[in-house]
Amino acid sequence: SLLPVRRALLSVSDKAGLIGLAQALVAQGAEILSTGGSARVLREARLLVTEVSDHTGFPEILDGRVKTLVPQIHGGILGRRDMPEHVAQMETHGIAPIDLIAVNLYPFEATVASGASDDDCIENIDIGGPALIRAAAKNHPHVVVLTDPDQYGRLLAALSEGGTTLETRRELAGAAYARTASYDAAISAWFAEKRGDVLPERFTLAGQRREVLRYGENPHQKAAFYTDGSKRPGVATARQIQGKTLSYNNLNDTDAAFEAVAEFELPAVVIVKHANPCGVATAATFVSAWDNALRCDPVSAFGGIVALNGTLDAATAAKIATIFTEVIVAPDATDAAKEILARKKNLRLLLTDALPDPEEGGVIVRSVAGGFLAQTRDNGRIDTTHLKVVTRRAPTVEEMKDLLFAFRVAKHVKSNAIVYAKDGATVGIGAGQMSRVDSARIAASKSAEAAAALGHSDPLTKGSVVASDAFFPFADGLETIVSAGATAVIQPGGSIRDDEVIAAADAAGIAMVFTGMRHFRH
Ligand code: 93A
Repeated sequence: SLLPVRRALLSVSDKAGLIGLAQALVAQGAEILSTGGSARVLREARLLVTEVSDHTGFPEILDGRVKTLVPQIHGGILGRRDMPEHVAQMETHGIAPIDLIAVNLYPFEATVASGASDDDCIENIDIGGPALIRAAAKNHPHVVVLTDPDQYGRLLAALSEGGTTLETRRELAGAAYARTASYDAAISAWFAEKRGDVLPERFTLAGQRREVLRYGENPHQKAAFYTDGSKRPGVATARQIQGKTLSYNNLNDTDAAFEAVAEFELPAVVIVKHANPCGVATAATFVSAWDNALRCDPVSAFGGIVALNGTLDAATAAKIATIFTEVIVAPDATDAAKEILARKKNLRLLLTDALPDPEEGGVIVRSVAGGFLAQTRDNGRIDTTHLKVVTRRAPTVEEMKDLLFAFRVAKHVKSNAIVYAKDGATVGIGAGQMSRVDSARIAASKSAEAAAALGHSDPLTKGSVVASDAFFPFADGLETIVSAGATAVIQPGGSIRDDEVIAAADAAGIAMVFTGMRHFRH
């Protein structure tokens, strides 16, 4: 049966849509109760409204900390209309039933995000609001609960048809508890962060569904994209300028590409396929970076995701557009570049305005059967001061630049990662193999194929340097890279056979440095 609204309580921090909601409620004959700020907005719109304090005969006290936390309000929400004892008690105590509440909470999350003082954050912990929401949601057989201006349109539609259905109220009740849960999760996370406890004993993942995706990693899987309110530039904050909607895999790959490209200071291009880079380059211009990134593995680049760490210009856009590309992500793009891409209707262009900070902290999670694993982000970054030369020969200045570049790339390649690089560009990437020597071989043979396709007589790995995301357990991996023509190696070190590996490097006359830092990525 449809439930009309005789009395509604409107108490909102976000006043969006408030007047329209109240007008519709008044039009169908409802009395409006409201708290201080909300009541003011409604009166200014010439709506008849009763202040909660007038309704209850009890003033708002303690700077508004106690506004609606009174029996007349909570009794009016919680009383069961289908139980004579409840109805009688409400009459005895002069409690009028409230059939609808619209409450959105003090903006705690936004206050924290704005960098406000601790006192401000705490003052923005809403107590009365969640109490109202939880009470109304509990009594949803008789009460409607609205917690977000996005829900008002749906209510107005229901009212025009005589009232809400139980099914609608149930759904709104579920959404209401999700909101109070995520609100408390944000508060608890803030307390944990304040005491420097990044992995607290109770960890609640809270997200807002931004989009239901067409499917997950595969068409038979359901999927949705949730945002957690963090401001890290990337897939969640990007503006989509053009192109089809993004798929689950697109979002995942775009994230991988953009996190990788943010590692570099010079203009950089990263091409990603299946969450692994298949070409990375830094150069004086984006056009050169694109050419060099593409050269690494032009076959895999087909249908890839392209990330830039600066403004996409027309020349680069024109070149990228000649290859089937799923997504381009960059902080910005020139108007000329946008115009060129506009001709490619399906190609998605995402602009983020900024780059993520590779050294930022934060926690990342992944599910396992029965729970999830949480760890701090891999924000480790190696510079020359961390390096230890372990071979007789030290790297040349040029080799050193490429070694650091290659190691930064390796951080973003699935283990076992082997990255060959030369002149600021990858020339061979071996990813996700179960044995390191296989990664080394695959990268070299793919590179040889790419060189042959370009008509080069020498493999691109000749005279390159190599980064390994973790130590070489045996000398065989190192021997593979030596035979591919590499002249210098960067790796964490730390194997019990380091001596054998160093001896093999010295025997081949190559330079090797240890980073002391591993970059596994699984
Ligand atoms: O300070 S409170 O925790 N105490 C209350 O009794 C109370 N009742 C409603 N916060 C309370 N509210 C919140 O006030 C609502 O959740 C809403 O966010 C806000 C609306 O206040 P105003 O109408 O004065 O702008």
